[in-house]
Amino acid sequence: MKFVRWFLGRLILTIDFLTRPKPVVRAKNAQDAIDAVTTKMSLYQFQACPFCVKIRRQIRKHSLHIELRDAKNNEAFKDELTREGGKHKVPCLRIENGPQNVKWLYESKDIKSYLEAEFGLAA
Ligand SMILES: N[C@@H](CCC(=O)N[C@@H](CS)C(=O)NCC(=O)O)C(=O)O
Repeated sequence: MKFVRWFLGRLILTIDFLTRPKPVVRAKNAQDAIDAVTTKMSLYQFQACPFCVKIRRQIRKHSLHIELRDAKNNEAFKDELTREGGKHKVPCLRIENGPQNVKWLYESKDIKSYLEAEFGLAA
């Protein structure tokens, strides 16, 4: 079972690598404006999770510079996600609008919709 999961993970990563979208190129001021917002975001994720791959592809396609945090192998990120986010489930987008205003957004469908709405992205 462990091998099957490992194999499927490698397959997903290979297909993702071979078909990954080309990042959009924006005017510098437009990209700077987006970067100023994405600097407050981080994505807790596992490398071979298909739901995380979906979000990483969206991030790449739209050139969103969101920090990726490995919640499988990095114990600090894993603890943070469970303790502050409420559950150890990925993907989860952490959005910080000040120290007292941190939002933990779970569910790939909701993260995708949130990013589309926030940055006016085409689906
Ligand atoms: N419906 C969720 C499914 C997410 C999900 O099942 N994630 C798995 C990894 S692929 C997970 O976090 N499992 C918890 C764990 O392995 O600890 C979504 O679309 O985001």
